[in-house]
Amino acid sequence: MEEKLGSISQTLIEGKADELQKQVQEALDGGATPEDVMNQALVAGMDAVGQQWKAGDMFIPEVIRSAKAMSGAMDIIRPKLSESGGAGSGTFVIGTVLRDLHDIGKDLVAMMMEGAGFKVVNLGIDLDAEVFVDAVKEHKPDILGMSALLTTTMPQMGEVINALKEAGIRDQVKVMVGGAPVSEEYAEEIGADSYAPNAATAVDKAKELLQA
Ligand code: B1M
Repeated sequence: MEEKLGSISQTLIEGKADELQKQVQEALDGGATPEDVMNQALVAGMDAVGQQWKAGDMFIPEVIRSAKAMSGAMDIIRPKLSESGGAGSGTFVIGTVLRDLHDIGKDLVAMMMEGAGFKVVNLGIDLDAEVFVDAVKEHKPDILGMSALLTTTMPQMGEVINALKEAGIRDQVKVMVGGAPVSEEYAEEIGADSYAPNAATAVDKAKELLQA
């Protein structure tokens, strides 16, 4: 199975969308859990894409091709994760902050939350503070999640928290933040309630927040 998961990572790095969907389906049919396929094959593959891009071994069109292939693979995994999840958790609203277009990690967090039984409202990307505030008013979530992948967009998460305060609803929702450049210290600095370094930890942290 390890070999199969490694081969899925490689197909993702090569951005072969149809082949990737086929391999993911075969792995699931062969008994791999959706969590293993996601964490050991897909997330690992995207990590490698990031490293190769950083090293100058991959260029933006190739990165986009991998990102699109990833999205197609996630379409297959998503319903499986929901099936294996428990029911009856809270409501989780999530989005990527203003001027930030990265959505793969955010969508993984959303999928894992769904898998854990949360009702998830995925707002999308490039969202200004008002959209988050309106979503909290409308959906009354237990937790508001924000994702930022750029050091230039991280401060926007603090802006959203300030906007929640200005709207008088900061105490009605717990705020969780994450994304590659975000840290525990940064989360504390901007007044978030929780930080998670990856999608699996995000689920654990969300459950802790519900009990707090
Ligand atoms: Co972008 N990009 N990108 N990019 N991109 C990064 C983030 C970068 C680190 C690459 C690099 O230089 N090494 C760099 C940021 C540098 C910085 O700010 N420090 C960067 C840059 C510079 C840019 C552009 C500015 C490039 C340019 O145009 N010159 C541009 C900005 C566009 C914009 O947003 N305005 C840009 C564009 C793009 C693409 C469009 C090509 C594409 C995005 C496609 C898409 O998302 N649909 C892209 C990609 C794919 C990446 C990398 C390669 C991969 C990101 C990814 O999907 N990782 C990335 C390099 C890298 O991270 N290694 C990079 C896989 C994903 C599973 O991980 O998103 O970290 P991640 O999510 C994790 C955790 O962070 C966490 O859980 C997830 C799952 O475990 N998490 C949370 C995320 N959100 C969370 C929320 C939570 C909790 C946990 O609670 C709510």
